[in-house]
Amino acid sequence: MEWKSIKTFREIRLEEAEGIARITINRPEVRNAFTPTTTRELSEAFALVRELSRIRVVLLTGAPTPHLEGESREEWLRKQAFCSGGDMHVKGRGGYIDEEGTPRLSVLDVQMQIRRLPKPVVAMVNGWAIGGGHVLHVVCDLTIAADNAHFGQTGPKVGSFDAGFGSAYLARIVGQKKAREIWFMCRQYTAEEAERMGLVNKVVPYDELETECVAWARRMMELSPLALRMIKMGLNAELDGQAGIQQLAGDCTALYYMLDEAQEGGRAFLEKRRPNWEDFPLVP
Ligand code: 1HA
Repeated sequence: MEWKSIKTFREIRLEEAEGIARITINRPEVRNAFTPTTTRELSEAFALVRELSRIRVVLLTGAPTPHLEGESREEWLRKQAFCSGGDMHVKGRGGYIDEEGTPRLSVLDVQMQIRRLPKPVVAMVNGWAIGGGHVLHVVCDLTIAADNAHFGQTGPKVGSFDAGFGSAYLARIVGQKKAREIWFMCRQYTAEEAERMGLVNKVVPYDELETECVAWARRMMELSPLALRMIKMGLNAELDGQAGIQQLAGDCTALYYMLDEAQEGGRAFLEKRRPNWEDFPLVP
């Protein structure tokens, strides 16, 4: 894949190739932990890929660390991270402190953007998916993991918790008992264990991770984009209450506006006449 940059950011990368966007958290020195700057940039990137109709699938991943001299492949693999959650260096009272001194929990907005993006988002988990980084992969539509990846929550160990999607949606994926174990025990799980829990769609060798994700993206791009969008929103709606129904209903309205029947209503109003619905019989 020849990835081309769409826009330059400080703490993430946003690239595209062949209709696929790749968003990379680029702070490998801290296992790709996020600051308020990272999450602001992630929000901007997800807003941008939403607008770009040529983008059909989004991959979310973490940047690799450089190879150090004398470092074995095993040592290097053990360091790789998808995302290790909020950056503990800027965690303060009320949230993660931004450059103006304001505490923020803005990763929650990124989670919502991923859930609402009308295109599939694939978490390309290249290593640690921990804390808020674990929640990020949970809210993605699909997760493909490299065999060096580890999954887990740390919140109750480090003075945090995510009782939103990070717990409630997690329980819908792995079941109540397992979700409680993940949070109450704060253990780490291998990629194979995560796959057995249904938390991961597929595990592949590290070197095959991107090829595998691109293959899944290409497969989805052979299918009807609108059908995938409606399925995603239907699956979300079942869990998201009225906010989910609002999203699904909005998509139905957009579809309705594409029909002659909806056009007739608007035209009749502007032409100051009664609308003629006779040409639009209801099918059983
Ligand atoms: O819970 C929430 C939220 C809840 C509601 C609403 C919003 C939320 C937003 C965020 C979060 C959270 O994410 S809370 C959880 C925060 N994250 C963590 O507790 C994970 C901390 N990291 C680790 O447990 C480990 O680093 C690791 C299992 C991911 C990797 O271990 P490893 O390979 O042994 O590396 P380690 O030596 O620990 O770390 C390498 C370097 O990266 C260290 O820096 P150095 O000593 O080389 O200077 C380490 O400090 C840094 N680092 C790793 N993770 C973080 C980090 N620095 C800041 N923040 C991190 N999260």
